[in-house]
Amino acid sequence: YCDVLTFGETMIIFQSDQIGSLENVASMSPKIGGAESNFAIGLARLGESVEWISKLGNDSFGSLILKRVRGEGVITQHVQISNEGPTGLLFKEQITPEKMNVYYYRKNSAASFMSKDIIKDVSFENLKFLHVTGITPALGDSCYELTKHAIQLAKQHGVKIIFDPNIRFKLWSKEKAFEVLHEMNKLADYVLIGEEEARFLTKLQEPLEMCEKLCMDCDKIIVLKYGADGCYVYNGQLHHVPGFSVKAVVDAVGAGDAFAAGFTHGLLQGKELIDCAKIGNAMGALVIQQYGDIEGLPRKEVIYEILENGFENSD
Ligand code: KDG
Repeated sequence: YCDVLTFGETMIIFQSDQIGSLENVASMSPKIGGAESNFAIGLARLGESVEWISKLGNDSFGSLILKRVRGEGVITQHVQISNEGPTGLLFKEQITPEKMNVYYYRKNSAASFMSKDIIKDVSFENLKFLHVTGITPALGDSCYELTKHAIQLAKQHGVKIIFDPNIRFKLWSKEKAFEVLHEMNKLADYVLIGEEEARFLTKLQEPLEMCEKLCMDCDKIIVLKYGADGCYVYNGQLHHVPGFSVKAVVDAVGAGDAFAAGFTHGLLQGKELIDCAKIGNAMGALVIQQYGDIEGLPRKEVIYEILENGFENSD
């Protein structure tokens, strides 16, 4: 058994390390990425036991993803290989160093056919945390049902729920996103949410007001993320946790997943919330300095060295 469970779609990412329109790039190398597997790989590199569940196409890309994720030490025993659809693809177009466009080719992908059935043999008995994102319920009705079912099982077994809304407006309407993400927020124990996402869900602007609204008088923990400016941790009181400055942001995609992995590692190690958030901030800062979602995820020694001494290359 393992401590943490996550599930979701992972795609092949095509990305050039050349800046400019995809019309002009000469070559693109395949990488893998998906919010939940990024999170799982992040945790596994920090030495934690984590399972990732997904449905992959019965194709070379599916096989590549499975080997990569498994090769990182993530448990993959309930991953299904399916002929219902292909493995999804994602293209990243780095227009300028600051501006990245993302294009999905994932409609009717194998993962969009994930359903409750995928977790029927999973034991929630000894789990400590269930990680869920707002991407999975956006992939289709059966994925939404799966998400609700997993949350319900976690509740029944006293497993704490870590929720990252990861809002993707390319996948669903604002109305549906608003409704479903509110529902998930209500049931979560830890909510790791970006500033823009919190504005969308609360219609408020100020950190304290947003956290209070998201908390809804429950004793959940809200972590409100401000990118380079770090984050706020709200546990009835608001604490600011400063971020790490980095010289150059190369690819910001995956920073939130790295944060979630670092934060969850802190929780598993019994650290104070502020320290969990500090680890999350450092993980995010590392990932954005490399191309790809997972390439910059550190080993444990690296992150503890940074927490102690800061970034060598930071000012
Ligand atoms: O958080 C990074 C993810 O956005 C990226 O890996 C792709 O999972 C992805 C998605 O659905 O956007």
